[in-house]
Amino acid sequence: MKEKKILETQIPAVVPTMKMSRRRMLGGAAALGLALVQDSFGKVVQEAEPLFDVPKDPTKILGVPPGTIGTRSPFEQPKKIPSITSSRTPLQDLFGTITPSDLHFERNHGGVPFIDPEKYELVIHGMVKKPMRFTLHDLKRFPSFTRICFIECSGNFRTGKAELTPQEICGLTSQSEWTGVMLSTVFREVGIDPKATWFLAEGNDAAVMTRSIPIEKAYEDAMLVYAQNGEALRPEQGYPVRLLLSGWEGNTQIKWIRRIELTDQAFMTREETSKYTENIAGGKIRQFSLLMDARSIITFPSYPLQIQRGWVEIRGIAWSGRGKISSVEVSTDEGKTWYPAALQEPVLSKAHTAFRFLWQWNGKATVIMSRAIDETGYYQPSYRELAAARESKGGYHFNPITAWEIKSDGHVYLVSDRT
Ligand SMILES: Nc1nc2c(c(=O)[nH]1)N[C@H]1C(S)=C(S)[C@@H](COP(=O)(O)O)O[C@H]1N2
Ligand SMILES: [Mo]
Repeated sequence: MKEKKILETQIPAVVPTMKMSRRRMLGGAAALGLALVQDSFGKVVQEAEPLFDVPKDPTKILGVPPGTIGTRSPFEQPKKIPSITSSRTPLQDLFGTITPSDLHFERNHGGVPFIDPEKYELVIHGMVKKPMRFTLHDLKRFPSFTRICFIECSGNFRTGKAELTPQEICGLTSQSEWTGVMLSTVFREVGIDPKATWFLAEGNDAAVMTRSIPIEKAYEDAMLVYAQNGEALRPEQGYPVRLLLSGWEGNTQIKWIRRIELTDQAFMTREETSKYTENIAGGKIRQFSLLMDARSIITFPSYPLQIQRGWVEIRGIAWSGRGKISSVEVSTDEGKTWYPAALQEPVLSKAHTAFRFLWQWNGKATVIMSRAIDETGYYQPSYRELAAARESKGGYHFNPITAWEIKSDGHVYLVSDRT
């Protein structure tokens, strides 16, 4: 007991009080390479100061003892970009494909509710043999299942200026390893009326968010998840339980889920009539556009980096709600020629997939871009194709090829409408 107290007071005393000038930070961090370049985003650098007083020789002073919780190196300060209703994942600061839980994007219609897991209940009723209530404990008694997949908001698109980072353009997508129970398992318990074709999912937040879901998804792969990346769900992601509909638009994946009602028709809730519909050509509107189409983005190099002539490993992520990514093609001459990028194994279904393409930059101004192709043969569309098909330049489900202009001095800028 005594020892624990000493440790806890020691850690903050050693860690956050140390200071360092900006010059020393840049010098000291030089060994971090890429991380240093990324740290030079105006905002991030300012927030990273003041930094630690780094010892000249770490072998000459005793290090910080283990704590009750891990920390992130103060040299690494990736941040979400929050607004009142959402926050965006810093895609350009991440490696691999799992989003650290504290950097998962957020989209909340009525804020994050505070829910006591001991009082949590999920009610399932409507066209069922036996309406039932499940506590969190009940849900955890069912056979568990784990999968990796992304969640993406259907409004994940931003354009309008050259000074946009991957995070700002499409940071409303994140990936986790999720654990919970298959919805079909729980449905077997209540006994679904064979005439039921839809179910309503309702959240326990101030928005009481509701969506109607076709029942096929429950039998295909829907889950009620209570864990994310090895620990309980984060409150921001729906603690204690959320609906996970892999590959479908984020807004259907009801967080803090408290009620499921089985029916034989869609409910036509506010979210599916006044919202979450999009224009298509001919003055028509698409409703229940549930699948997320294939998309990719080059996260390195990207705004606001400046690259050097010579070898550049172009890196990015690609994903599709329809299944696996089958290939990613990269162009370094503004879309005239395309080459296949290498995909990082394992390539999982409905999951962010990392790609890379080794390129020798000759120092001439050019435009680089990537396009994703999924196992159903779907090709990520160009901006012009999409704008023509939708008769609009944005909105929900807008997943155009993203292009980066490399100026002759190596500076990188977004050119959204040049594809
Ligand atoms: N109960 C509830 N569920 C919700 C929402 C909400 O506001 N309330 N937002 C939805 C939207 S629009 C998206 S994109 C995803 C975002 O999930 P995340 O915040 O875990 O990233 O949750 C969905 N589920
Ligand atoms: Mo969303």
